[in-house]
Amino acid sequence: MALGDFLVAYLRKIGVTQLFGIPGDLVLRLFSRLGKPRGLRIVTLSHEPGVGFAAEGDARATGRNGVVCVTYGAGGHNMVNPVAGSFSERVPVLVISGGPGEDERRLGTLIHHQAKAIESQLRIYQELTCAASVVDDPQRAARTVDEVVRTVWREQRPGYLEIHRDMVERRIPVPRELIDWDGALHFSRSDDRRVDEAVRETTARFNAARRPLTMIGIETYRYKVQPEVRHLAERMGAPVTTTVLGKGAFPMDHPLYMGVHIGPISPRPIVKRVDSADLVVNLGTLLTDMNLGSRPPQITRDRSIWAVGGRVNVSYHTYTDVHIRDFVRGLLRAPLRRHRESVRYCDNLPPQPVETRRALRVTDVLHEVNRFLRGRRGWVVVAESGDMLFAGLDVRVERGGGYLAQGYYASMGFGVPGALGAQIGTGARPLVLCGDGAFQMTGPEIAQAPRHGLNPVVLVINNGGWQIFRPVMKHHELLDVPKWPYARLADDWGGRGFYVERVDELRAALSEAPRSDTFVVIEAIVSPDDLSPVSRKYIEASARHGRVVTT
Ligand SMILES: Cc1ncc(C[n+]2csc(CCOP(=O)(O)OP(=O)(O)O)c2C)c(N)n1
Ligand SMILES: [Mg+2]
Repeated sequence: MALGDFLVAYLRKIGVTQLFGIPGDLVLRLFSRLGKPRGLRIVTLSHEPGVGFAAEGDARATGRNGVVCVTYGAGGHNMVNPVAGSFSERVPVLVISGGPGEDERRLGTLIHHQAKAIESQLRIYQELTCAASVVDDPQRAARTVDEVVRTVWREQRPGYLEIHRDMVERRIPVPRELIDWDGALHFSRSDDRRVDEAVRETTARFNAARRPLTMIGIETYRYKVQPEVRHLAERMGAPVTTTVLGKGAFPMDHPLYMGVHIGPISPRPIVKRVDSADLVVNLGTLLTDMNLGSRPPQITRDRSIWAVGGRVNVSYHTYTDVHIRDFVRGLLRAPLRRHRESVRYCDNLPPQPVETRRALRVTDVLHEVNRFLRGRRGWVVVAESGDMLFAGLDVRVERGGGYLAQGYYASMGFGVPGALGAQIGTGARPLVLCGDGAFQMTGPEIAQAPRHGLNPVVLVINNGGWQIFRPVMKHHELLDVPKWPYARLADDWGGRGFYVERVDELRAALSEAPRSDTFVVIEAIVSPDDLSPVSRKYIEASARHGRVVTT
């Protein structure tokens, strides 16, 4: 069959129903093949970064593969940042790029959109993906596609396929086993003997511990083992915290949930509880500066179990080929002794004054968002980088609602397009927490929402600039962004805009927003020197750290 048709059939077989993209002449044929009747739904946005973030939002929210299709060069290069973020945060996104045909390459001239060499884009994506190939051999084309997609799924990281425009209609053989295959993708298998031994040693350590604690990270979510992790946490009975990136991987309204751990700047009860733990069972937590509060992992190694990246460390023993799913399932079968402790959820929010006819503060925004979410089903909160990334740690989503944020790579721009992708993928309605600076990067993609039948609620926190840096920056004018009429723009773009300055106005706007069929932008004015409690702690600690390193 034609390579283009094979690609459609393959993607449909693995459960892909939509892809995100922007066309260009070097990808037009592929674009039309992918989007033909009975093909895939193609969701176009305005700018490739938006396309990349939307696919990432779709993949994060659904737990399935996200797919993008862009043109070569100007398109592919324009999507580097979102794909880099997906690599860092382990999001399976398949990038499909067009490219110049053989004839034009033989001309011996430079080809439009080319950077250094025709292969440059492939080489760039080799750095940002777990598998990258140019599909240029018709005999091997089907296998190449299959290998890249399987690797993407196994590693939960982006992959790259470059299909030059003269290949789209080329007829390719499809191996029998791909025709017979049921389309199920699989994760890596563990070595059973190593799983058994890691589980035995972990059980012994856990049963001997007097103050154990469970820390949940992003891998439990990516490898779809959260239901088992919840049962395991209940069997163990130890308090549960999540990392910043892992927020949402464990239900925020579970009685064992304490909140988010972000090293020494966590809420005081969490710092005390983690520091006094004689055993920390880390399930799927990446070793990042953010998760460890810029301390080296060695400081806790002798009192920790760490399952991540296909291995388990039980203090100084390392078991390779033990993947998180098998480890968790093994522990569920083990004779664990139930720990008993009463656990209290904690955040960083001071109590909210009762008076509501007063100027908004960031903590009011968070209290109002929590009030809005209380008891509601079917919402997904998306926190954008900037103050809202840290502010979002104090948001509590209940009843199985989702929470998405780039908690480690932390690129601005994910929020609005990520929310569009999440809503397309799951149908859940997004509530986006977004700074004015970040909104000016990718927020205008919200104008695409009505075309695609989407209606996120975007809370734009307007503090007049990139104010997360204000406490540590002398020259405040370097942080200014121009004033945009955010609420009015929403009205002009076919949505509904609200402009709020006071607590009661925000409360009223939030209670009105769900009634809107179209998207909503609530522009919330806060003072330039107001920040969420966690940002203030983080930015000051980070500046101190910077000084130590540079002097
Ligand atoms: C793509 C990208 N560029 C730059 C940064 C560095 N950065 C982090 S937060 C921030 C400012 C955020 O401003 P805004 O969205 O208005 O949020 P605020 O902190 O003011 O609430 C910047 C520039 C980044 N994280 N990502
Ligand atoms: Mg701002």
